[in-house]
Amino acid sequence: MDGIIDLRSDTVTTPTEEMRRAMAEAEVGDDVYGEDPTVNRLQERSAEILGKEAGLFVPTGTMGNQVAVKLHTQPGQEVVVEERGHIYNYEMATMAALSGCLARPVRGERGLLSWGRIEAALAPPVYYRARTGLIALENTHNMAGGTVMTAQETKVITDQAHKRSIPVHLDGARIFNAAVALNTRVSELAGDCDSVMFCFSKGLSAPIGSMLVGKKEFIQEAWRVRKMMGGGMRQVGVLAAAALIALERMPCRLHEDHENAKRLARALAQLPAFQVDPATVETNILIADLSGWTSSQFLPRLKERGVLAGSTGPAQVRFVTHKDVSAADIDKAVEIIVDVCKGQGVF
Ligand code: TLP
Repeated sequence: MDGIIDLRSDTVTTPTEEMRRAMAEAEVGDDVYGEDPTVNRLQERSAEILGKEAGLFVPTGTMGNQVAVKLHTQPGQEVVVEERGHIYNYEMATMAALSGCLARPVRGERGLLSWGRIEAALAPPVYYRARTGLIALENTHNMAGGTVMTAQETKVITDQAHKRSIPVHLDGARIFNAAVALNTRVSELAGDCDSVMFCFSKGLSAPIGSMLVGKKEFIQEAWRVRKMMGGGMRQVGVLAAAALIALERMPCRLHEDHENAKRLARALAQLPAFQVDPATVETNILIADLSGWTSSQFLPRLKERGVLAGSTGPAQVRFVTHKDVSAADIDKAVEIIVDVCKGQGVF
């Protein structure tokens, strides 16, 4: 959309010219037969980069997460998850609907679960309590404001969970943002997690697609569950071709998005209409509390002026930076936000 500064999500990113060319030229085959060479290449390369044995291309992050839940758990078990986690709040109770599991939400500091908090939420070993079938982590944590979890923090959890034979799934939709923020490799952050899902379709800017990685046998089973969920795709190399470029070329520019999110946070922190601490902005997501007005008052006025953001609560908004928003766009958005504040009398 020309002239619009769209800060609703990094999912709105459009494919690069290089992605479009690669899509047009992609070598393809029927992936339900495992015969799409571009998909096979993407899966192998993804597994290699994440430090896992194998990968499975899935249409969405939601499907990747839910295939993992289904495979790790039995009906009647609990999934320990941070209370603002995507897998719990934004995936339509699929863990209940398709896997027969109950979420056991736990509050984490800045969205990050520690072993102490997880342990307190594990079912005690009495026969009438549902067993914990899975621990689900999220890095970066979207609704906690793009916060990052270090490899060491993740390792404490996987070590303790594995001692109790509980698998750990990582929703790493934005794991490349986390790696950039921590100046580490995604394979370090994936650590000993039994499965990891990450997205090509967010900051990495591919038009569609996510990847589930894990052990060979796990991924073999994931093929079946993906098909069961309607995710068996055919000549999908056209999409994998864009995802390959996302994987190889786009992580190195994510730091720009992080700088822009900080730039926005610093500007909003100056305005009485917002409560923002720029020090808490670690990646490309800024969640701001509003003072003296509501998101339903703020967002439509902002939209009228060509700036889009999302609501994450009655007095809370989310701004997400990405490839299609420049530093100059951020400055322009700030000017517009200041104007909107003045118009509303909250400046
Ligand atoms: N996140 C979207 C919305 O659904 C909220 C966004 O705009 O941020 N895990 C995480 C951490 C996510 O942020 C998302 C999407 C998903 C999974 C699901 O990915 P898709 O949309 O591909 O199913």
